[in-house]
Amino acid sequence: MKLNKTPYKLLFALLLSGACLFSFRAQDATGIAIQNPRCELLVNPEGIDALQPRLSWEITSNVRGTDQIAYQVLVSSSAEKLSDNTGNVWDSGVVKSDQSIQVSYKGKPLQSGTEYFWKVRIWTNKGESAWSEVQHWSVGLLKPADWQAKWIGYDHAFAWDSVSKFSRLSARYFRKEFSSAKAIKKAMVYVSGLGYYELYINGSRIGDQVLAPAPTDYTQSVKYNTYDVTAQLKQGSNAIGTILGNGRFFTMRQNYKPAKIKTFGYPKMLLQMDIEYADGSHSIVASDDSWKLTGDGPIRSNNEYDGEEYDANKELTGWTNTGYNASAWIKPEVVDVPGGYMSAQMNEPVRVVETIKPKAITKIANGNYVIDMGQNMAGWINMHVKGDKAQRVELRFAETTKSDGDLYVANLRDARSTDVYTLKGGSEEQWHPRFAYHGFRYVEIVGYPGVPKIEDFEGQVVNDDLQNVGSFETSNPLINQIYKNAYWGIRANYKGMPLDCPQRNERMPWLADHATGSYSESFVYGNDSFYAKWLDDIEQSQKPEGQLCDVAPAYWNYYSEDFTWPATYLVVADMLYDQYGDKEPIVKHYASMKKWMNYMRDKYLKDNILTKDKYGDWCVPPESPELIHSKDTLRGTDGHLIATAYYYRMLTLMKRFAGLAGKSRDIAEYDAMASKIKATFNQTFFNAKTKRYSNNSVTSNLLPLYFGMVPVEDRKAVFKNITDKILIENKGHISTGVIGTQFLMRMLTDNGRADIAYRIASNTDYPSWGYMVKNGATTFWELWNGNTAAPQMNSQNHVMLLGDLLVWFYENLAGIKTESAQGFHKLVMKPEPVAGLTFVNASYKSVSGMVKSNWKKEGSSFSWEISVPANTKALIYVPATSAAGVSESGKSLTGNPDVHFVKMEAGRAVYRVNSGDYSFKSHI
Ligand code: RAM
Repeated sequence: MKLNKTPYKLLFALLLSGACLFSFRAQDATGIAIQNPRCELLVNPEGIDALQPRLSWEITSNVRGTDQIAYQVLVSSSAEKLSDNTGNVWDSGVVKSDQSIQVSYKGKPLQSGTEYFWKVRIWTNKGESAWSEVQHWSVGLLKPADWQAKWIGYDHAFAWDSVSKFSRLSARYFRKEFSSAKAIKKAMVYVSGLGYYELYINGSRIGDQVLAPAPTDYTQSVKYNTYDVTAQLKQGSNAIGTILGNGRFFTMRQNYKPAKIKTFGYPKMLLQMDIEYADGSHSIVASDDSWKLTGDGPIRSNNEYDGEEYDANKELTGWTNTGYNASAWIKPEVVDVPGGYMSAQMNEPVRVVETIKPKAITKIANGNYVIDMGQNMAGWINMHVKGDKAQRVELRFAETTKSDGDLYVANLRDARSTDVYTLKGGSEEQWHPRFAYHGFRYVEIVGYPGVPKIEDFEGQVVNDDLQNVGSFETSNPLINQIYKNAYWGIRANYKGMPLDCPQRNERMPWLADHATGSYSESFVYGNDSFYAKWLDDIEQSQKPEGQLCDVAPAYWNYYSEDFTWPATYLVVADMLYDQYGDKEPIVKHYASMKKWMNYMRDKYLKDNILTKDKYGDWCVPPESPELIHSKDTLRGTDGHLIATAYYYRMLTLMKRFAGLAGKSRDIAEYDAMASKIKATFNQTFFNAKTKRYSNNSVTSNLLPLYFGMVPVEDRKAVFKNITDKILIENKGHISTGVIGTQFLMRMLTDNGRADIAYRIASNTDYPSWGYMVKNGATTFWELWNGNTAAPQMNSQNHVMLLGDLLVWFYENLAGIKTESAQGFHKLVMKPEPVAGLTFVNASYKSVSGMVKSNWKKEGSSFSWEISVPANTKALIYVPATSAAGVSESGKSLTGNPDVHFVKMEAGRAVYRVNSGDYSFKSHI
């Protein structure tokens, strides 16, 4: 049975898909009919290296208070077997449980290269569901011995290549013909091509992913992809072709700073095809030295930083079909294995996720044309062009322009960011690069034949194809634009790993840039598999003694032994637990996290103060426009204060993790260390008279306050120092950098001053997010003064200054929040109807289902519509002067079986509600 819509959709090994097409039978004794069941498909690829996949499903119901009380899962070796409701691989039986996410498979041992089919049904307190649609997963090649293929490549440059600081290495093309005598039942391909590959069979491109596979430290881990290619193979002769790009494997700056930059060698590939014939027999086609190779194709050069050069006159017409004359091709070498552990890529692939039209095209003084995409984006241009043979068109990319309209490229450093296309001539040609992407809004077109028109160019947006899970809109257009900028900035920096920026000669997965950021991002994109993969990257960067790299995968040799950047390891695992209810990453990484904590303790904890910090509160708003880093000691924060507060915070996480990982014996030790550190921290940095920490910067005070280190009796005073600093000294402006900004908005709100948080968020003068918007930003800047600062470190598309802003948008402004560690099985909905906003409409597709919160203020009346997903419960806080004035769907709440009054608290009526849709009204 084929479930794939596209004929050669990428199959993850162990792809798990939850299904939720439930048509409820109205069986409840109360006679409530359940109508219009909503159907959504939840795709949850997980559990790769554990041979215990986890299954998730989503429940929809139009009846309030629907709770799952039991489930049954069936897994079979074929879809047909499932149709008579037998699970010949696993029948869970009826399991009494409300669990609907991450249900562990407990059937027979799973076999390499095998496909499995499954379905689920549930019982609820309101009735029973029908069986879900059948879903499937396929298991990859689990053991090294399953691979018969050999790594092949060519460990030399070709005559036309150059290997230097700006290496130019042509793409490598591989092909193989083979014949299959018998009728084919099924064929699967397992392939990895490093840095990047494209795969073709009998003239068809296989899969729609680009920049595959996901980048890793290839000496530690190598990802492969799996495709069902049954539809592309035929009985008789067949041809396979692959193209290899350089990606992060053959790094361009390999001779430049070898101590700093890792390179892995020349591109190489591994491919294995398993063909199952109609008669039940199998055969394998595998990469080896019987293949053919050339580097003399159209892609003359490719790398992520400098761009791609394509000469259409060099096209190898027909090379992916049978019968191609490859006599000029050479035999590939069987090369060394890259070294890393082979595993199927479980994070979503990178794809062209959207195509956008340019907004304008303008002729500039030098006679060239510049197109404006209207949006800073990451991807490439798909160009249409007609002209003479050998005509050369250059596309130069930049984020901004100078005042004369020319490109501003100083902030790209030495990344050349230029694609070159040489025409073959004749009819219209169409082209985009395959192995290079750019971060850009503007493109200068050099040498285009005739007058270029807008219709000749399309921007293709390239990033990990994560589900868009959130929507957020308010009555303030500035806040909406800030949200839109975040949406574009986050996606631009997803390239199989979270990057710092997509444009300059860096594009590195710096850890702190996505610490609390990963949590903010999780409200916009379903990023659980993406970040689970990143935790593996971080773990693989660990040295035997325990150090973690500041970038992971560790493409740069940056083991600064800073504390705050690597702490992201723990912060992201914690996020996955809270947002997705997934404790597996914590269990998996606990030992490595502990090793790192111990390493830092043993080397740098001196008398309970952590004495190592490299970056400080990175990128606080500087005092003068051209500065990158502030020189004013009152703006920054003492590195020892930051590191020690962070160490304390990480101990609290380790304490939590120890419980989850079954290491509760460690808890006492973490506790003891935490209390010693807290005491010394306060003795060292706290001035009991002024109630200030250190130099009284906002970050100095907020870290201990938010982390729970301030003595209870001093909390109010410390908070007042923060609000005085913001309101009086900074006139309502932000003064934090990458560290403080991760907690600022929640810290203000938790202490009752959401109004100050809103003021910070709605500013349009320096420094503020709104200042960026006002100055034309369509993403986020690296620096608060990104329109005036020196170019060396002035990306227009960094996400690190986002901090907890989007967490605050969703959890506080909209009031959509999971109860700790619940993965939205239990919610806390507490909106902040701040002065200045008249409405907020938000939705979030959580792992437990769709949550909605739309509120509106009209005079003193407050209305609030919410959706609490089936099988979940919420504690809700309705802004109200009194509970008596609160109604739901036009009726008083007395006797409402699904809404239970708890208490009045600080201007809110608090209720426990069952799942369902509600419409509240109150007086405020
Ligand atoms: C910059 C990066 C990144 C930051 C590091 C410390 O070069 O762009 O954003 O984390 O420095």
